[in-house]
Amino acid sequence: MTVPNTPNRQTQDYQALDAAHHIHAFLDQKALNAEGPRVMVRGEGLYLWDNDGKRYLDGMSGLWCTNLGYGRKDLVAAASKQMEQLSYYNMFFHTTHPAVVELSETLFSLLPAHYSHAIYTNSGSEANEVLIRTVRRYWQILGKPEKKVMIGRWNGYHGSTLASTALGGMKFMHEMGGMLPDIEHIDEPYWYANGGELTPAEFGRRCALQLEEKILELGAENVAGFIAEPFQGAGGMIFPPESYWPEIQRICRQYGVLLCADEVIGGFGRTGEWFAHQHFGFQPDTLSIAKGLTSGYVPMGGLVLSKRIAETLVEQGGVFAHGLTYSGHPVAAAVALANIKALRDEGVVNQVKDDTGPYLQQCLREVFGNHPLVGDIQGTGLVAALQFAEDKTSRKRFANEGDIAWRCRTIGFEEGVIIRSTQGRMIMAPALVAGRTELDELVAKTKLAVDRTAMELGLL
Ligand code: PXG
Repeated sequence: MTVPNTPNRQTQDYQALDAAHHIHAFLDQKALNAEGPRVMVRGEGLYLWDNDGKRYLDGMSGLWCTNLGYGRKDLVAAASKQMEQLSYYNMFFHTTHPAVVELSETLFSLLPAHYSHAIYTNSGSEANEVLIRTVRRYWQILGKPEKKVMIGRWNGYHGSTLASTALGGMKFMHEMGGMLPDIEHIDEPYWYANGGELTPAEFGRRCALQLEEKILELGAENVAGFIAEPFQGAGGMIFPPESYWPEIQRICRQYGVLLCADEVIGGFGRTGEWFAHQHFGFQPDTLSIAKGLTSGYVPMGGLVLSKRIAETLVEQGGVFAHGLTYSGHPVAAAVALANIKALRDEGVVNQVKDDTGPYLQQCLREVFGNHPLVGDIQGTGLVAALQFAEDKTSRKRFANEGDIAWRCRTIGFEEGVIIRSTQGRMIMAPALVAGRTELDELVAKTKLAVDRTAMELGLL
């Protein structure tokens, strides 16, 4: 690997300008200004370099999005060619264009056959905004306009715009002006923390039954849909017990509630299947997509609809009163097309399923299975979480688990690996092109970070 190009400015200069002009995401700006943000200047494959030449193994695929890794010349070429040919046109004015048409042709060849239509957006948040309106529109067309309540989950994450914040279950986000009427929440299926004496299977069913109770409380005639991530990402990479999704699906079907999967993190190969709902074996009515759709090279998201919903909208719906200037943006579509073709044709998703996914999961269990700080290991494919625990037998978590995990994350940066902390969990989700050597490095550096954390706690 080469060292990055000589930067134009000193790191402090970037930091001063950054502090002068930015409010960063999900951080205390004053504290960040005092510390100064890291300035990233280059990416190649799974590696990033900061402005001082320090190299990091990116164990988080950026923000769960760089599925193909950084610096792919073919994606750059796809963007550049499209910019030269048709830099912009829209899907208003009775118009379409080859890039978006070909993207959809390929996307729907990879999706299960019961999906047929997409509404493209610029982000996952927007996909979930469109979801609410589309689902409500669907029920209006079917003569049930009172079916408009959406049910989400506490600690779910569906984005940072107003309605996607409300759909999500992050209370601290709701408190910042982020709640809306006709949105309700049920508990998350986080067995390690909340399962008590129940087995995972019993707890999974119990959590799912909360959906039934909520639907009965609200009246099924008022409930439009249930939205959830197949596994919770930002909420801590929480995998539900196996009993959960079959029961959720049964309840949704029984009460005529649309089942909406947020595949923004799980989509495009993360679990070794193309979409995470395929890993868990259920059949959603809609899929929200973003992130891995373009591997983060350009912003793009979308809402995928089942044939049943799309047919209703198309055949009986009349005018669909929604559109974004950049829906199906040609450059984003061209990049997305090149990206998903590469994921398919280079066998990336298959490799995650058959080789690198099982390899990472096995290594993590070998290395951390008996670690004094780690109580549980969850994950499949190239996504995993280590649950910190004070007492493994009773599943007692540290009172300050968030601080401990944050400390581990900070040590990770010092050791040159980017892993993420949420509550008392360390999360990793490397690019899907990671080979065994890079995964070995990820596990080894994560071990350094977890060991140093354990030493600071006097556990090692
Ligand atoms: N749904 C899910 C499941 C997500 O994870 C969104 C929707 C929103 O997508 P946009 O493109 O609008 O950001 C997301 C985003 C984290 C983290 O720290 C996760 C996300 C975003 C930022 C941080 O894990 N996910």
